[in-house]
Amino acid sequence: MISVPLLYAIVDAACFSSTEDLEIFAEELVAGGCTLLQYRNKSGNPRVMLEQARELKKRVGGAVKLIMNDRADLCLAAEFDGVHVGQDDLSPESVRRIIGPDRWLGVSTHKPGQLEEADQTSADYLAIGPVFSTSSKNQPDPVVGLDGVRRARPLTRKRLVAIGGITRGNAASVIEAGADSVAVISDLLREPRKSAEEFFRVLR
Ligand code: TZP
Ligand code: MG
Repeated sequence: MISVPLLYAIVDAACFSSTEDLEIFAEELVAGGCTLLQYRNKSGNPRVMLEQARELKKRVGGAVKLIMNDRADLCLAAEFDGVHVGQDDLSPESVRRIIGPDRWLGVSTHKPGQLEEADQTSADYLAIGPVFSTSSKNQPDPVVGLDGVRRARPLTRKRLVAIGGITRGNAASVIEAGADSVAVISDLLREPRKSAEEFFRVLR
């Protein structure tokens, strides 16, 4: 069983105007105590993704686990520690065959049926969300609320990561509802080091 930190920080390339800015952001997250980062880039440009991922790996790879969103091929190419896939990406078992037994595999779910299905795979952790409304994702699934987290909890023994609209103000309630970890984009953006520290403070 993997051990996920309480805060799972997502570095979304769409939020930065340069790779340098993105790297500084990641370094600040590490300085704030983050040990698990996901690199997310929905632009669809695999060359840019690989270049940024390699830079991230160079810059913070010694200090954190790095998870590649969507793409098993880029996870391997950038020597990341895992992959996170959604309902429309390669299936968990296809990704597992690519990344091997040791890298982490996470799967996004948005309703109980998806969670039960993903629970039967070799995924290491399951994500549930969006818990609250979010503007960081295009066409998000319906909000599941804290009740969605409560309902998800008994459906799997895998680590459960909650995502979507989670802030320093509501994170404790999400963990209380049964999540092992909260995944966050926007509430880290403005002051990453301070925000990460505050997340850890409220979640302790
Ligand atoms: N999947 C479900 S909600 C979401 C993703 C990628 C976005 C989370 O971002 P934020 O800004 O923390 O709501
Ligand atoms: Mg995806």
